[in-house]
Amino acid sequence: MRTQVVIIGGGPSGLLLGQLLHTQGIEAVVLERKTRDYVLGRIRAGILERGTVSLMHKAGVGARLEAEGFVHDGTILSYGDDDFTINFKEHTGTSVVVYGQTEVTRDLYDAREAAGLPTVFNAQEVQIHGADSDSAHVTYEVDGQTHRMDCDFIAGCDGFHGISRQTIPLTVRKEYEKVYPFGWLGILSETPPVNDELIYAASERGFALCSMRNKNLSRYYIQCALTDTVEDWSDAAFWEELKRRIPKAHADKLVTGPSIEKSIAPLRSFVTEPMRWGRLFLCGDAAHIVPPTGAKGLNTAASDIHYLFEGLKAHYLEGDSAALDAYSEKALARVWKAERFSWWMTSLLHRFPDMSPADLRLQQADLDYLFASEAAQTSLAENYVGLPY
Ligand code: RFL
Ligand code: PHB
Repeated sequence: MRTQVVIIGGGPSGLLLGQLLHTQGIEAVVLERKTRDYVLGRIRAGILERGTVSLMHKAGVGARLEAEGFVHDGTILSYGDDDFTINFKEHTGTSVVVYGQTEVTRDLYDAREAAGLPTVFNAQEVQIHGADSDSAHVTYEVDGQTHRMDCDFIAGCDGFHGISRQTIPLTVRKEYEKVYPFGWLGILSETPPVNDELIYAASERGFALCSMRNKNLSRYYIQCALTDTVEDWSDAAFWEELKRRIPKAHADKLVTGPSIEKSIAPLRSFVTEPMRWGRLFLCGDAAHIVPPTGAKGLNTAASDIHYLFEGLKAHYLEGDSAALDAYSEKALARVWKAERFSWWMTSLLHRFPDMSPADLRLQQADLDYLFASEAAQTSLAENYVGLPY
């Protein structure tokens, strides 16, 4: 079999690329290791930058997002009982949209199926061959049978644990990594959100985040030790700890209930360079990971897809490969800025186990500066709503 672009991974990156290519009549096949339900069951990001929203519209899947997403013009940052609103709209003229990754993925799968576009689920043993040659192809197994797909290009959208990045030889690939000494314990509960806007809470007991999916679905996180397991945290213990980390005025209003999902995510900053090797292009988590504090994971995946889509479009429709050749450089320039912002937000709001009294004072001064300076708030706001593509 032959197609123009093989997309490895049917997460948000791969699906968004597939849909955008379809609008231009460019053929693509998505190879996904798991089932559709498994992919849709993963609770992850919740905040979409304006650019991500625009891409969803461009891909023809913006209708439900427009109707059901919640536009947020700002966010609250707190320290102990003090809280402060950063107004995105006032500082940047734009906002973000609260719409879960699960919904993004569902809309993309629905559109893909409605258009009859090919997706291979349960694709095992996916391997990339000849990415640095003119005979690129991908092999994979379904039900024990090996298949081969020849193609012009391969989009490696298979997440952090995928095979695409590993295909690039170590002589070419350079990886940058920073692992943080804590994780985030997250729960989803069918309770009304404690506040209309998100609350990013720093406290002496560690970080907490109050987020949401809709009017009766809340997403909360607390910083936890890397050695903690989900079993260590009963729902009651989680709520108790959350209340101690957010301002009292909010804690008093918090509606608690049973968790319907509970998981722990370690925090890391990771970038691989380059993001292109021959006919293989890495996108999203396959190429980079950010700590979730700045809500940038899904949004950097989307900006990669923007650059790759524009490159493929110019190549196929105009015979011009300049944008494709610039992919790695352009994507990385934006990725590193999102890495910087996520690292800074993480450093600003978390308790690190080895913090000295001087570190604590510096962190406090960073927060005081932010709360007092319009310039600092504008800087946070412009990064949070998303830097231009
Ligand atoms: P994904 O979503 O990981 O999708 C990759 C897809 O590729 C498939 N796959 C393969 N398919 C074929 N062959 C193989 N060998 C394959 N290996 C893997 C996988 O099954 C999967 O379907 O990457 P993508 O599309 O680049 O999307 C990126 C986003 O998912 C990611 O950036 C965010 O979800 C990151 N992230 C969060 N971001 C936020 O902004 N806010 C959050 O709260 C947040 N929470 C999270 C997260 C990521 C997590 N991970 C990766 C463990 C919580 C977790 C737990
Ligand atoms: C979420 O709603 O899951 C969420 C929101 C903001 C973040 C991280 C996660 O920074």
